[in-house]
Amino acid sequence: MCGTCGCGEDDHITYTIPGKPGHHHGDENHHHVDHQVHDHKPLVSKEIQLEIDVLAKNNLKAEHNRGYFEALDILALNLVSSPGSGKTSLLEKTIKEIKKELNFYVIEGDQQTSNDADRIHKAGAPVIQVNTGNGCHLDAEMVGTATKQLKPTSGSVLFIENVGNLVCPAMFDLGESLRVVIISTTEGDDKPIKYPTMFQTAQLCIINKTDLLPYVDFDVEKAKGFALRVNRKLEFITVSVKTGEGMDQWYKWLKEKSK
Ligand SMILES: Nc1nc2c(ncn2[C@@H]2O[C@H](COP(=O)(O)OP(=O)(O)O)[C@@H](O)[C@H]2O)c(=O)[nH]1
Ligand SMILES: [Mg+2]
Repeated sequence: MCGTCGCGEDDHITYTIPGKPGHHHGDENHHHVDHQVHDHKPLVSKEIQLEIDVLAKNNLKAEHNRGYFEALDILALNLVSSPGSGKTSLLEKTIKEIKKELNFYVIEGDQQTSNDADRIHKAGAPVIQVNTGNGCHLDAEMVGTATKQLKPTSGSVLFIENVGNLVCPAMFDLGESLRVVIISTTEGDDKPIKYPTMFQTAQLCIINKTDLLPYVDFDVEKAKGFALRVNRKLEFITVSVKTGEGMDQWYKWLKEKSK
């Protein structure tokens, strides 16, 4: 267990670059959490201490990543959402449509498979897949290791597609420049108040799958209202990756942020 969200320890993290033979195992990068607490504090107190330790260690590494990104003028975007909201589809389309204007690199996070990295590779951007095993989020150490292998160039945009989960990724700073939360119209418009931390810690909220609005009970204005209740500074872009509606606004945002 990672001690913070109860997900699996990082014994089985792998790093895969599509198109390159062999896997890169992250064994040397294992961060080990000492579960043997030898004092006699009550269990709750031990759990809180472990959580503080894990997050403090992560924050330190996140600052290290942030310094690296800033030094190279890299716009690092942490994309968070529940599984299936359309993160990879958004990235595929973005890469295909504006890769001549911006230099994209992608870190893909999933528990298993390199499916998403294969999709991004086909779309035409350098990509590395991080498989987290039982882990339900990326952490700063994984992003640091993946970045070293990916070697994004100065002035580029680094997309970090986090593991699909609206809870745990919110707690882990990856050293990103900005956090983008994606919600799709099939998920229900009350998600921002059910999972507030994710919306509190993001700067941009993309509402995807607007093409499905006629068929689902999702009120865009209601969803925005709920999100603004937890984060009054949150920006919104509504898109349909499928039809391309709203994508220009996303591209405009990307270009502005990467100036
Ligand atoms: N109708 C519709 N489906 C979409 C849209 N964007 C993505 N999808 C579909 O949603 C599913 C999950 O997309 P994916 O990009 O893998 O989501 P991820 O898990 O967040 O990376 C796929 O079947 C996509 O084709 C959209 O704008 N409209
Ligand atoms: Mg994906």
